[in-house]
Amino acid sequence: MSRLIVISNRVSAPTGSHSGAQGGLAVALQAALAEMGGIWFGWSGEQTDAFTGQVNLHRGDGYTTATVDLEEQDIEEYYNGYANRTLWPLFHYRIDLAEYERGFAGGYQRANERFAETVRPLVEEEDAVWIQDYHMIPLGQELRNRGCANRIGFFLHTPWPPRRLLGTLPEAAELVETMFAYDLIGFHTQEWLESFCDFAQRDMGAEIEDGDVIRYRGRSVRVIVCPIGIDAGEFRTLSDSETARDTFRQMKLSATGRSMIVGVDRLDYSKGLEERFLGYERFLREHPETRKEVFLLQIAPPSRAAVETYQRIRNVLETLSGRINGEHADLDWVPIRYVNQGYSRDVLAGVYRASKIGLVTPLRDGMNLVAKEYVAAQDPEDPGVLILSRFAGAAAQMEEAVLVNPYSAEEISDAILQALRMPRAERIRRWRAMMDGIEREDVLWWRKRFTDALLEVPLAGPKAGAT
Ligand code: GDG
Repeated sequence: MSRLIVISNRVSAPTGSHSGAQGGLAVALQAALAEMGGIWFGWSGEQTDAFTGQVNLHRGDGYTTATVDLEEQDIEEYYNGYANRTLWPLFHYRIDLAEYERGFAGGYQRANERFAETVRPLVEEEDAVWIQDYHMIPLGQELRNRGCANRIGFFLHTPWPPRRLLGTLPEAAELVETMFAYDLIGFHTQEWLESFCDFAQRDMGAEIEDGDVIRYRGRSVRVIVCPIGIDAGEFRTLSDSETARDTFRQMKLSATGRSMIVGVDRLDYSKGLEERFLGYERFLREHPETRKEVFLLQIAPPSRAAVETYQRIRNVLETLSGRINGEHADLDWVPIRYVNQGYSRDVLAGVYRASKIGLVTPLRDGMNLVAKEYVAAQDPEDPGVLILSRFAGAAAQMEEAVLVNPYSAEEISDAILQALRMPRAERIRRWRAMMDGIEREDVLWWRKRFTDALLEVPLAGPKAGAT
């Protein structure tokens, strides 16, 4: 039987059980690794003076983690540079924020070569290799260059941008060409998959065979839509935990009879937080009679603080929340509680459940797991309403949410009013439909769909020895 080699920028250590402290993705990949045995490889998060390629190995219950330290220049050019200043904004349609620097591209390539060099000796003949996300697009090609003829799959957690946007990246075609080293590429939605095929076909002259196989210069790759889910069972357990119940009670008490609207997002410009605050402000202005019935709790733990655009969005939100509170607050009411810190998952579950509205309005998002977690944490007898951006991958699966254009303050304002006024029967009907989907296509379904498709690829196929 094949072992699984998971490769991602960061790695989660084996815990032996479902710990409330980690995300659904970590849990899913750990479950796959525990079942198939194998290794999870990535950057340690640590800096070293000079790259040595020495692997830090930790053997856990079901699998081993293997990490490598990077030197300062790699971290600057690969992680803070190409991954988070170039690809992340570009993949979220923000070419106005994307920085195209040859130094970043070179550092990204070098770091991926270093990852390949380090992980290659750990890969055995029958292993299946599964590479995660935009940090590591060329890694499959680098493994092939080192004689790796294994099955290699790639999953992209972000959107894939439309061809006209991707075309602004100076080395777009070279980057996409490396992806033909993979046997399988997975995307969250049909839309991201089509954008990928569109670029390959129209800008590079690739050909589509049998609908889901793309052929380019004698090499071919299969593409699939494989939307990630959450561990719905784990989330139900979390919502029933003592901490979640305590948090629920505490939130209800502090809401003093008002309805809570909740947002939970990494502090990232792609999450549409500025536009969300403006939409909420519009609601306050347009509905003076209802405005004091609600307040917005926005939890936004800081992320990628070394990147300037993230410092900027933080400043913008501090100013905006201050202005809105300054303008609208009263002796007994503050319209926005803006919190810049993270909470444990059981606390989050209690917060979700205590909220009448989940406000999830990214400008662009590969999937968005918060939307699914919010729904999974609701009380089936009296569920809250999910307001969801049309531009999140999750919208393709969650049509029963109140879908909005996150750029439109008017639509956000209307949706808040609609959600506040929504009859219980309608809330239950919408919630049930979304919950069925969340339970059916959960995170285990996701990883099984991907690994099953990867294992279907014949070993020693046309990729073997390809350069
Ligand atoms: C990328 C893609 C795609 C948030 N605040 C806290 C906290 N969180 C957790 C949430 C959720 C996770 O972080 C965020 O996941 P999202 O999917 O919403 O967004 P990204 O981080 O941007 O993830 C995204 C995802 O990959 C998977 O493919 O859906 O589109 O961008 O689980 O609950 N967790 C804790 N405390 C917090 O304060 N413990």
